[in-house]
Amino acid sequence: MPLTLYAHPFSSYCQKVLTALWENETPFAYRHLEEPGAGEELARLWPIAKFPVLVDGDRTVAETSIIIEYLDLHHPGPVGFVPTDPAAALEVRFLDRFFDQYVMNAMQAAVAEALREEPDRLHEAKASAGRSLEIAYGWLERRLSGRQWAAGDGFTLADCAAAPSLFYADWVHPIADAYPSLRAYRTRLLRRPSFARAVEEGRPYRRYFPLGAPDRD
Ligand SMILES: N[C@@H](CCC(=O)N[C@@H](CS)C(=O)NCC(=O)O)C(=O)O
Repeated sequence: MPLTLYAHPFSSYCQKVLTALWENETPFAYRHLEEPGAGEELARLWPIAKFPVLVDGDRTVAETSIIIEYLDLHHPGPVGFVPTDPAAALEVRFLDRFFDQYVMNAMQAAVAEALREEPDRLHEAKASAGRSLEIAYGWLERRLSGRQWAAGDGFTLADCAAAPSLFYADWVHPIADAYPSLRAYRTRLLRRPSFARAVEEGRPYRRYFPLGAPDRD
């Protein structure tokens, strides 16, 4: 039975998993969340109703980091997303957590406020996201220096998390010239074919970005 992914092309967490699937050319059926009934199916499968969700036969797999580790275990391809060496795996998992918690979620907090359409709160939310992202960018600049990918030479789970989080975070709070390693890393991610495809497939939905998508990338 093929894998099915419940996803939306403009969603940052969906792009994280799509990048992993396309990286290894893993076959799957795409259940687009704008298709009739898809949202209801998702809520039945996973009452938390956050997306993406992967279905593999009678197994439902949620949470992007777990989905990617699940793919590594049960549907492996040429790219292994978590190294077999435990110490190397720890660095990958740590960076995955860092990108989700301190970049993706900071970016999403400002986006969520923008969707509420309350100008005063939006100003504070953007300022707060900016402060958090500035700290994250500074830390990443030092951590990524000299590395091609987040955890070293190989493309991993951490890069799947980094790609959409840095992509959208830069729209909310641009990565300044003071962070050349981080800016170069974001450019490398945008050139990686698996993530470039995710960006292309999300492009028709840019009008959904409540802070206004910039005319670049
Ligand atoms: N920790 C979750 C986060 C997933 C998430 O927040 N997805 C967003 C879409 S990018 C979502 O479901 N938003 C709708 C909602 O929160 O109700 C994961 O890694 O899968």
